[in-house]
Amino acid sequence: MAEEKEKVEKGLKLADPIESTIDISTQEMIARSHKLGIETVFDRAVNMKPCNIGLQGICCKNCAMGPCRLPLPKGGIEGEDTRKGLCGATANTIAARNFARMVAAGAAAHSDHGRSVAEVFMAAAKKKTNAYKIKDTEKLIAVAPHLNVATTVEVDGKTLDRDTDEIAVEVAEKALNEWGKMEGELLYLKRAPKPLYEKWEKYGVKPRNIDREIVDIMHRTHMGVDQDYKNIVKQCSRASLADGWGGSMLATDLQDILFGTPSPLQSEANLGVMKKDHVNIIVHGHEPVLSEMIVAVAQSQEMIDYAKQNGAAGIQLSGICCTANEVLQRHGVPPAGNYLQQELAIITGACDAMVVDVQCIFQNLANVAKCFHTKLITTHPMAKMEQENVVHIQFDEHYALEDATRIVKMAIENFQNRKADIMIPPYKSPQIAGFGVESIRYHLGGTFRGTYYTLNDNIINGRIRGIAGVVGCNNARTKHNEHHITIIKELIKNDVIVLSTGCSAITAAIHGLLTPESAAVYCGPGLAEICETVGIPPVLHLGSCVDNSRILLAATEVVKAGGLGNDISDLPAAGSAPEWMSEKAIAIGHYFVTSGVYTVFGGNLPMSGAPVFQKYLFEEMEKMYGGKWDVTEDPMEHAHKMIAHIDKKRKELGIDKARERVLMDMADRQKLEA
Ligand code: SF4
Ligand code: MSK
Repeated sequence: MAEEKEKVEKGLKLADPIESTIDISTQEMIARSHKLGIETVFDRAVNMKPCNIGLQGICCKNCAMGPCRLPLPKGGIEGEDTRKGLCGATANTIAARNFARMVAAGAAAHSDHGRSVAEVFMAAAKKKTNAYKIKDTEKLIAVAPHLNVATTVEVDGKTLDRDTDEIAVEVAEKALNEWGKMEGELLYLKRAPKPLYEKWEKYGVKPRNIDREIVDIMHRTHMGVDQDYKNIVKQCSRASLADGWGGSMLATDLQDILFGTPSPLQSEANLGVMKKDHVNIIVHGHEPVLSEMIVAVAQSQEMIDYAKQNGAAGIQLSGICCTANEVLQRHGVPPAGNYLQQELAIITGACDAMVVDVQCIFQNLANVAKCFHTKLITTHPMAKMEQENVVHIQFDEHYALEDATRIVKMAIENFQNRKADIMIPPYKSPQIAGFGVESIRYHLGGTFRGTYYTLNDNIINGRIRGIAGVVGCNNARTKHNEHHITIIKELIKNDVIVLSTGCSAITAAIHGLLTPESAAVYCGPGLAEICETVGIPPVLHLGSCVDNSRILLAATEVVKAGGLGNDISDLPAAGSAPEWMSEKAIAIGHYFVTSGVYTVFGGNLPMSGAPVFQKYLFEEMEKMYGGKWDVTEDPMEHAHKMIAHIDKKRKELGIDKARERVLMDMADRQKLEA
């Protein structure tokens, strides 16, 4: 702690809590961190400015003749763009290669997560582990045909159901094969609307297997390989589709089958979910395989009794980032915060163990944990930390319960070691989370339960103006949570229903937008009416980052239900990542675009230094796939760009008049009421 105090005393600036976040609990915890002399991401963000050349995406360090930097001349480029790296690489090539490497890293992260789940799934299917069992056989049967696995068998001219254990093993084999098969294409591509599949075929971007498309990017962006930005983008499309319609979608499906398909449940969100008199265990990262076991163990009577023997009133489990979303959507475990709150959860002084797996984990957690009694436990062979105070307990699916028990016991035994004052900000919000393709079908099914027709009807008649997918991270370069909330509120005020995942969904929960009651406060009249009638929030929590695949499939269901065109690109829908920071967000953005979605990113996209390449993503891609990229720093403009696109699509579908009539009906009704 003295070390941290010294740093602050050395003249480093401190973040202004009010300027850093719109969330009061975060403001209070930043103030506490200053009082204790502990540096957080908020302070580092005010002390380190981003590199201007990196921001523009035109720094190349792909070989040792560089790094070559190609800043845009002041006043832009007149005439021919003569900027070149030592090898002659143009700004377009450099920016496209940098973009492609982000797609590769993002797709790799999601897809490797999917692979880990598939391996555990295989162990469960073959009954090589006692900890995991196939939980949702209904979903297993639904998914199997998409992997060309038969669910029935012909015996003596009769069609009989196949044994589910047999189906599970074959699903596991077919799924794992998707990462490295030698020929063919990804099997899930055929789940997309036919016109979209045909576009992928026409433009030659159907992924062959998941791993290959990522390796392909790393090869072609090596020094001296692909020097045509359009061809590089083509490979970005292939690799991102291998993520969205491959690795991520398989992760979602296999997790649902293994751990249960989520259905709406009640929970809470924000740092206030931690309890002073309980053992607080926080799970953080992305993969749910271990956290599922931690939930099971922490809820066992044996562990609760053990916690009591150690002086605690019980065990409070909570989460950060997408591991939080995973255990929230299936068990109602509350998120303690989103990405930028991870250090703050430890600074409460009440975190007895933070258990991390992969992705989005600050290395500085170890420095913060050092100031407290918190056990920081890494669990993944791929994600260790160099700091000595970090404990590594490597997770092995064959001994999953034993590993989880060791971790929970360690947290319990650590309860008595608390050394600082505890300060848990007393703020938390109620939320309904855990929607999915299946539950949207049920909840918005109206009179004819179990269909998407009623949702489509309400879009056609204009009560719902359109659908927005608002997803992604927080970013310390943007006021924490502000852009998510400004954009989401503006969308729902304009009758656009929001589907949310990742840290964006946690943010919406923290700010009270995941309750059905919020509809009456924030929504336009059409959306408010729907939410009130069916009892849903105007923002539907669809899970973690890999669960963006649920948004793709929900959009596909809307197309299939009819009346709104033939393809995802025909829908009055748009995508958004207001405060993105992760390479995964770029992979997601690109598979949204390649699936026909107009997608707006907040903050900065590192490509402004290569205007021709940027124009290709922002304008030309739409001619092929119907989706395109966009960026803006202004959250209101961000929301209105999405709404304008939704209105453009309504007009193209000829349903813009319907909405005008609905609004007239409303006004008329109000007049009558007056
Ligand atoms: Fe420079 Fe070309 Fe090497 Fe990149 S690949 S660092 S542009 S010489
Ligand atoms: S956790 S990728 S900060 S959403 Fe999925 Fe949040 Fe972004 Fe990580």
